Amino acid sequence: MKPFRYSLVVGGILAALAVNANAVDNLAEFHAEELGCEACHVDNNQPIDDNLSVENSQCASCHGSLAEVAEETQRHHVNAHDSHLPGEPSCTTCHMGHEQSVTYCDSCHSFEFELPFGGKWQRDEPTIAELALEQQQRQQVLAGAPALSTDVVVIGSGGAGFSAAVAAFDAGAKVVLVEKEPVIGGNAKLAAGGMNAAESASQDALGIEDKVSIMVEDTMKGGYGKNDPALVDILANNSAGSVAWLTAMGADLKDVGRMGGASVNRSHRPTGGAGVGAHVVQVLYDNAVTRDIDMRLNTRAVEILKHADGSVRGLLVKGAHTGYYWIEAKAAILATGGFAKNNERVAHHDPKLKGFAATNHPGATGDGLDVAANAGASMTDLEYVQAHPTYSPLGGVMITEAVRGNGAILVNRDGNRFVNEITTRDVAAAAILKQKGGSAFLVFDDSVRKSLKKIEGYIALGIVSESQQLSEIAAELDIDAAQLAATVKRYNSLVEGGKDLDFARPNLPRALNQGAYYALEVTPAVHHTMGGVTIDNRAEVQNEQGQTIKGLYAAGEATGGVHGANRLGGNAISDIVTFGRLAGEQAAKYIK
Ligand code: FAD
Ligand code: MEZ
Repeated sequence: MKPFRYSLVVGGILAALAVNANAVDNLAEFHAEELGCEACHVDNNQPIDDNLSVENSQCASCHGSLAEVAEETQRHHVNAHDSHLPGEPSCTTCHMGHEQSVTYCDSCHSFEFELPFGGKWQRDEPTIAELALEQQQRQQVLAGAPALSTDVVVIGSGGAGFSAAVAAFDAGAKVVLVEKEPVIGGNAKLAAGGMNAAESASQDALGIEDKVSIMVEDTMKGGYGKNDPALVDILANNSAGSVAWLTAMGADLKDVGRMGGASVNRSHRPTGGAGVGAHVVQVLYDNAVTRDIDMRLNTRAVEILKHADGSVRGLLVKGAHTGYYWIEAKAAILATGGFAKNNERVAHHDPKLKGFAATNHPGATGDGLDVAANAGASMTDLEYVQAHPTYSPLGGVMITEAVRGNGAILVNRDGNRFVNEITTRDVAAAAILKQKGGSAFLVFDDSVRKSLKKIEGYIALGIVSESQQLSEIAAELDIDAAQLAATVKRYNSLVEGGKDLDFARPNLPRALNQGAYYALEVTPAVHHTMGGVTIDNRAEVQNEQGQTIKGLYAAGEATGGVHGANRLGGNAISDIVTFGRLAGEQAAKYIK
């Protein structure tokens, strides 16, 4: 290896490429030509792990850390090196060696950054069936010694996986965590609006009166009574404890706002209303690093291995660079999330969502459910798939419900309100789809903007129309201007009167009359899959006969039963932290 250092801004890279563009096809060839393979790899010219630790540290040793590169590329409107991804996103997430480079952000957005040797974002992920080895190859891999032995292997680096990993470690277990993506955080890192909890210290500090029993009622009502009541009890009873657990590890969950279907303000998020998910994942990741938990990215779980008596023996994985190997483990925790990004699977369970966009990260394909099913797990509530009402087709991002919770209204092209903005998602989404064009507009003012940091991100994306005059916004978005003005006036008078006589919206936080106005188009997109692996109240996975699969636990969006037919906003982060902790603690107890 030859670590050396020079400053290389994007312009410099592109200039260098212009010279060599005809000669080479990818970054690896570009580097090898000047510096040899050892510029990136150690002696045998192969990655030694799937995190590409050596290769990424080589990138940083020449080009600077991600923070330094972000500093140099500040002039861009949206800075690719200063993203909201938690953890320590590695250079090779986007800058591939031997294949075309792709901007990982484009899995949701479409920035089309100019990337050296760049190609278009596309994903053709193999299914678990396609990844299954022929019997003979499988036996060969399993006949060899395991690559490592551990007490607990956690599958998935979202909030459920990290909570489980940290909790299992703190309960005395040795833990390995595997993640198929090149970045951590799954859907959890995208969570925007908040984490629900009742009777929390943050609510107390703000004088909000709430009860665990009301959270139970709201959750059961939101789920149309299809929820497993025992799991809902666990969710609500442990929600404040989960906020306290995260807070003790360094989280800030002091801001408390309203989400659809909640009777009171119980959605916890960082001060000022920043996105909850990236913060929570960062805190959990930092705590996993402090505990020296072995985290393996680009590593896909393929099969849960079992002993002859049916108990867990370990996990067969496929490393993107190192290939198939097996991990010996006494227990496994499935925290692989949902399948909203896999439209084929979504449409199979809910045909009316065929062809819809999704709010999710690219790994939300549901392959974890296949891994679990192959291990004999039974499934609950797979037919319940949720659309989020407010997805921006222009930005490819979900617009958090907190924008409505903090005061925005929804209007149609005729300039009229048409629904209680903070009703449950299924109702709001159905109402939007009935409007002309199948979409609607979120309208708010400066006071709403100031109440929620998350809004700054939408403005930075360039997807929000802004003007001092409502009429200008109406003209830009083709909304009936006179009616829009009348609607906002009427809404403000309802706020003053303290009661929404038109749509029975239960909270009217503020009139829309301060500073500039803002509006953006929104339409429903597939957001959450309520169903998944069946678990009991110890987070143990059940088989078709209702027996536990010994040593197999599951938590988070990969499971079914907590949310019934429709999840309430803010209940997923609560779910993944509480059930992740539970799964981790129970797995640690089991291995003893
Ligand atoms: P994830 O966070 O999705 O993590 C699962 C991980 O497992 C992923 O990283 C995935 O790549 C990995 N994985 C999958 N299969 C395999 C495999 N075979 N091998 C290895 N790894 C695998 N909920 C709220 O309560 N409040 C909010 O404000 C909120 N906002 C949201 C905003 C957006 C845009 C989205 C998409 C969701 C939001 N949600 C919110 C929902 C919530 O974020 C998710 O339900 C929750 O984070 C799921 O957490 P999880 O740990 O179960 O799964
Ligand atoms: O729980 C969610 O999915 C949520 C609160 C999303 C959001 O609108 O912020």
